[in-house]
Amino acid sequence: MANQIELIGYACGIGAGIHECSEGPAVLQSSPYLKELGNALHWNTILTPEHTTEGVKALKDVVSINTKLAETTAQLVAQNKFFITLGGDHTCAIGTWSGVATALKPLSLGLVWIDAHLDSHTDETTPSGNIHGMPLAALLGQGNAALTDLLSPNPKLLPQRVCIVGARSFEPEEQQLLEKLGVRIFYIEEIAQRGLDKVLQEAHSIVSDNSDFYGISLDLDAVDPEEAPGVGTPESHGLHETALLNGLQYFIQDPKLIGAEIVEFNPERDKNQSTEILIAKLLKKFLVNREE
Ligand SMILES: [Mn+2]
Repeated sequence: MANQIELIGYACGIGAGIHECSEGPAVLQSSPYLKELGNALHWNTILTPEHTTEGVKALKDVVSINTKLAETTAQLVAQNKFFITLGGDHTCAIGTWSGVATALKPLSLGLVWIDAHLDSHTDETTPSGNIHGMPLAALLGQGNAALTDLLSPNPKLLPQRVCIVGARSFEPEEQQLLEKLGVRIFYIEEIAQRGLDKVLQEAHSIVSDNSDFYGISLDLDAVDPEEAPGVGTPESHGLHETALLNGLQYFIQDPKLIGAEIVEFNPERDKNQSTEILIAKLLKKFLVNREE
């Protein structure tokens, strides 16, 4: 298990209303930078939504593709296999972690959410209707029942086992919901003050101390668009690639890390393949450290 990663492609952009995000997995599957990593990467499956829908109308298709995704991650957890979901829009978090949480029961799951956004709208607060703005709320049991009850009816995550790193663009309703629940948010200002390394060290303690296993959900828009321009929704003044790669060490060396996601890759916006190369570097990081 330690020297292999099961890759799950999530070729879906309907949760973002950005079709190009669905092309990420195909680009990665033929990427020379991923091929360099050889047989250590095993493409388990690539999931595609049944219809091209948008906004709230995408709900049925998002639920259907995420049910398949949840069944896939649940199975990989049962087989003790390390996985990474490659997206695709961030709605995949609902499927990825619903599957893991359900398979782990009664053991607990924690999650580090690295993102420029909070992704914690409900269907009542969303300004855009796009479901990729809702996955973290759904995993915390908030919002539309079709999303919160995927695979099983209970909240998949408890607030004390979750933290967010890199937030810098959000609506007050999301912030209020998370603060009410007591989710620790490391905003970009705190990261600028303390440094990413210290923040990731503390984020690691929060998830590792409070849960039996945990995952990492990495939205590439957390990284500065100068370094990772190929994302669905770029936000300036982001994290630095090198600091992020270094800080991931705290998690990757920990046997409690059960899997990860790298999402919102939009190949159409990429420049000089820099985002594609960053994804390859991230995958290599997960591999190298797990082999040691
Ligand atoms: Mn996101």
